[in-house]
Amino acid sequence: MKNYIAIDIGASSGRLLHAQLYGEQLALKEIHRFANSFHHRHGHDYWDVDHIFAEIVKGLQKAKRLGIESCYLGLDTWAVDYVLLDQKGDRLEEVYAYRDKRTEGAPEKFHAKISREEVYARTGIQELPFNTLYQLYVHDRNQLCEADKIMLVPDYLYYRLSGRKVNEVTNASTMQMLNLRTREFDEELLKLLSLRRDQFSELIEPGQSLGMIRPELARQYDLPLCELVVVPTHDTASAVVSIPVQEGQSWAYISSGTWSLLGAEVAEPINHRAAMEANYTNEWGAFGTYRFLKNIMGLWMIQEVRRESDNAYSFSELAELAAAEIPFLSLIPCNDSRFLNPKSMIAEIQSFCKETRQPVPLQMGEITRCVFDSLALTYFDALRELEGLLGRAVEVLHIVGGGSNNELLCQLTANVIGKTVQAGPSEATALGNIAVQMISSQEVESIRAARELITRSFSLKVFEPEPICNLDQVLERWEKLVSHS
Ligand code: LFR
Repeated sequence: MKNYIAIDIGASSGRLLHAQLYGEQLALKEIHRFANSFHHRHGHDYWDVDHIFAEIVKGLQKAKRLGIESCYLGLDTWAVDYVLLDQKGDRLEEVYAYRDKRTEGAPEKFHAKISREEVYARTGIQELPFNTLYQLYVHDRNQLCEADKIMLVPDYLYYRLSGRKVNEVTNASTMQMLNLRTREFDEELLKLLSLRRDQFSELIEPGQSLGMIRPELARQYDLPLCELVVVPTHDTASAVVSIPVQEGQSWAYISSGTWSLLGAEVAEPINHRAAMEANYTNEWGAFGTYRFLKNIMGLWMIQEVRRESDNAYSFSELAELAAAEIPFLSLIPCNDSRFLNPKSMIAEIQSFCKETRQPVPLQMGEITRCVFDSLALTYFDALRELEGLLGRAVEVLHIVGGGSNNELLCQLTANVIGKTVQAGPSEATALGNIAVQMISSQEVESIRAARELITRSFSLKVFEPEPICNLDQVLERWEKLVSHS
């Protein structure tokens, strides 16, 4: 029986999961989990990639102790962040975390050289201040010049495991540097950044094998014999692969974790002016698809609120507290940049409410309620925009990822958008990662068959919309608030 291991590293935790096919069912088991976060040092926010690598090794050692002698292995992480390597393959610099404040104002400066419209027409990528393009633009010039290779985080981790340097395309697209027409790095953008094409590696599609794990590494740490398969290394791209869609249904999704990525799978990019103005993006998906989506601030706000209260409550306790509060009392525009990386999330939420003369949430339940209500309303806006841009109505909204366990938010979303929400799987990213390994090793025929397998194997929950009293008034209040922020 074939063994598959997914390494899935998010902004707040990393995991190794093991999957096997039993007849018609896929079984998934967590082998290892560790906390992840960026750290503030010398005035900047950085990831600790050596710690992440050490945890990957620990997880693989555990797999071996569980009797897994050989396996396929795929790896995904968040997007946009990069590692600079010298000619020997050693790191030149710590890895900046995308929430670091150095990119504040960077898009405006960059677009004095080339317009927003032009960049969007070329790349189809939404403007987020932390896109790799803007991060590289503000990076120390001399150091960039010195860099032999610029690799995104998962490409770098694959390199440490396999010794091979590649740029996987789903993640590379989030750099905002790939040209939709040529499907290569955009030459003009490279020129504007004073970078050379050879500072990046070969662009490769998910599904290819990178060969076996480095033998010295496997020997040194007593690891299983792993064949490294390139999966969609952008976590959101992997999550979309596993959405349990039903043929013939018009669907959209939210990949719900640190971020809420709301969008649709499309066969061709949509990069006209209206899409740009709505700040929708065309990230590249597995097997030639595009992820037409929008970033919404997501559960990051709750993670921060929880962290500030010394993790005194679990996520489900917070949801319980929120459920007992009066709905839609205080609302915040989640996507305002003030919530991207504030000193204190709680204080930022409270100041916004004070500034806009709303009741100031003080207790944990009130604060959490305010975030959930505001998220559901932000989803409503984004979904309406999406339907307009796609020119079709959406029947079912799939919520996948960790946030699909949050029944309060799922039900609230169904109520506000007035549509069916289907929640699950919660391990969507790892499952998408594994699905691509299974397609690559010919155990599953296609993405369609993988989605059927996932639908059969995991329990999914359906939330039908229930009426909200005074929804019209809530929406009116919300619109005013969002347009003023
Ligand atoms: C989600 C995610 C988003 C990306 C953000 C930053 O984990 O990958 O898709 O926009 O993190 O990399």
